[in-house]
Amino acid sequence: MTETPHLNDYLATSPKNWGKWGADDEVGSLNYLGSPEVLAGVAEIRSGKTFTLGVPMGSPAGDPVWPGRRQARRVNTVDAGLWMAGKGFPIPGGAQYSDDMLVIDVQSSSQYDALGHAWYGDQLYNGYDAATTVGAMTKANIMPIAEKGIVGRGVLLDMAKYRGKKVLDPGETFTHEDLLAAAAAQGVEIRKRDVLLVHTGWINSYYEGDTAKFQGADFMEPGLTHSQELVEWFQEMEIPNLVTDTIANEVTLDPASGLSLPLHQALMRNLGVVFAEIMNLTPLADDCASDGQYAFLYTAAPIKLVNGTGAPVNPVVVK
Ligand code: UVW
Repeated sequence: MTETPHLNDYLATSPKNWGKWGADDEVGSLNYLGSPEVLAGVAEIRSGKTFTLGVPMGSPAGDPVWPGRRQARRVNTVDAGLWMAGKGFPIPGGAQYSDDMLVIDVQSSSQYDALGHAWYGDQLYNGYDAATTVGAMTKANIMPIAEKGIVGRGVLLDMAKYRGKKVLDPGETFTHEDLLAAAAAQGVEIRKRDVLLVHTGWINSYYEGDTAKFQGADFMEPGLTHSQELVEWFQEMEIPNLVTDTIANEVTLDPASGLSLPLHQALMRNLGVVFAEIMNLTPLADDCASDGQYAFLYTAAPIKLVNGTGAPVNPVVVK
């Protein structure tokens, strides 16, 4: 069996956008999104139908999370029980209220990843030192992405439908050429600077009761698989944002190299392509299949979590 290469060697010739938008840039390929891209998204609005893409967070029955990460936990801190027990705060006029708090691994629900979320060779996106993540991520954290927001023309690529399936199989891979073929089959054009939404059916299958494949040693998501050509295609197409209905936006273990999540490195770290993960794209995909409209206005902004490695989000699509 051949040895798994180190990312330093494997991605030695992979393109980088470091310095392209200045030495202190922290939003990477989101720089491609400006007013013309917003208007290109607005131009796709036909009916005013809206879709929210976030998944439920903190469901008592459990949420789909990457093995080892904790479920989001919501806890009541104030509710009617306090007043029933005679311990409620006296409020002039007799008003009462409820509060709760949320404990969350920020990557354990629908989220945007900061560009510093994954790295190799001791350097993050734009060459920032990996030591800037210690204690709190001070460079390439989620805040600049949250400040900017993501608005543009979105295109849904339905890989599940293209393969004639409801859900792709565990570990099933696809390439940028498959994305292009799916787009052609759907009759939609992928344009430069589009936000790409890739539907695999994976996350929605969790809510349909197929939870076993999200747990244990066999955990293996389907997804895009690395090649230099794919990375160059993302670069040439100036793709700002990759959004999927999987936990990590790419196949869990790259079959060609044996590497885990190399696209986090080649796209996120090196090109500054922003990742949005754990979306439920199935209702949107079903609607696109029924009205034939696969392009729309995509809007999202993660919460402004100071020094966050990522942050929760509930994107809105307008058709
Ligand atoms: C990992 O880093 C494992 O994945 P994600 O991008 O989903 O946080």
